[in-house]
Amino acid sequence: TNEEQYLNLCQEVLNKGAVKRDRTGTGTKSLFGYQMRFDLQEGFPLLTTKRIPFRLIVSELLWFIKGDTNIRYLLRHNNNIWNEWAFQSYIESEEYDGPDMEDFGRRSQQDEEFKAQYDEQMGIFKEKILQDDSFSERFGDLGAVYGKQWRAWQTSRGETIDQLKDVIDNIKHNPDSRRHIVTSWNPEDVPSNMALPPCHMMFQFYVADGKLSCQLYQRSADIFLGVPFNIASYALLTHLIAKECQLEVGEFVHTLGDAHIYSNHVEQINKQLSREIKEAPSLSLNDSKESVFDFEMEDIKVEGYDPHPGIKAPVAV
Ligand code: DHF
Ligand code: TMP
Repeated sequence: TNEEQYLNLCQEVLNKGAVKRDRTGTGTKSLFGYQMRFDLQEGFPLLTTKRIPFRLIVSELLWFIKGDTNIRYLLRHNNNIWNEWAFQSYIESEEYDGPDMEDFGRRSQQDEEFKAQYDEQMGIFKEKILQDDSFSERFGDLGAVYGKQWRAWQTSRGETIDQLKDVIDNIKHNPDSRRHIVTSWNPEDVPSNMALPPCHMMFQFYVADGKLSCQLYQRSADIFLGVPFNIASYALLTHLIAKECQLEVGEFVHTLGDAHIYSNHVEQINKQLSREIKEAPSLSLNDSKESVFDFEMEDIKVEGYDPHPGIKAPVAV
């Protein structure tokens, strides 16, 4: 089944992964090059062995689709998954004059007193992003991340390319094309123009037998926290585009580069691996919406989702 493939990935990395240090200083076990195939006809691939907050996946994807790169939209939808990376550039700026927040990710896991300080500063930061337009413009923006590259890739001639719109048009008019590609990896922007270089960086669509499939190349994969979101997000995107193009859904093929389990997620993963897979939910889309670009939060629901409880884990910043 679909979910087994995710659990097999976890097991394989635990069994065979190379011990590797990483940018965040956390430490990982990792494998290089791995592929999973999710049959989207089998149900919607939202994990059932731990609860995944689906509304966070929907608001993040709608944010990409709008071409937005500012966390203000996410915060308005109570979505906090990108806060740390905006906060990081704020504390590195001249304007920040609070207590020292260097290495806040690691320190807030180790030091209770520091964590209280961090939570306070993060609270203030979020409030300012929501309330203060100029502050939000300066510090809420993550830079040239997914939304920018998908909808307004900057060309050398000073024009922009709407890769997402173009790929949808091409799927409609030339379904057999082998060039249905959207890429977020813009080498000009990667070194300095964004909070975090894109992890899910290239995807391709494929049409056969009236079905739309999608393959994603993800260069770096946080198996416990990021990957369950990434699977659901691209499965949802495939459904939205298939609907607009009047196609059925086929497969989501997920190809991983550095597939890693952080050392402070091992206990959590073992707990998850001990659980029984439950029936996959199904996706329900508002029938009266056609274009991918018209969908709002309330148009997208999962039905029959009855997962095991969520499992908390710290995110490596
Ligand atoms: N950095 C790292 N180290 N791993 C990531 O997965 C990651 N993902 C990013 C940005 N940077 C990252 C964007 N996506 C969570 C999930 C996805 C995500 C960021 C964070 C996360 O923390 N999920 C928690 C609960 C989130 C919540 O309820 O607010 C989870 O338990 O799934
Ligand atoms: P890196 O840039 O050093 O590879 O760090 C990025 C980390 O974020 C890495 O653990 C992978 C993880 N990640 C995902 O797994 N999925 C995502 O969607 C994002 C944005 C990040």
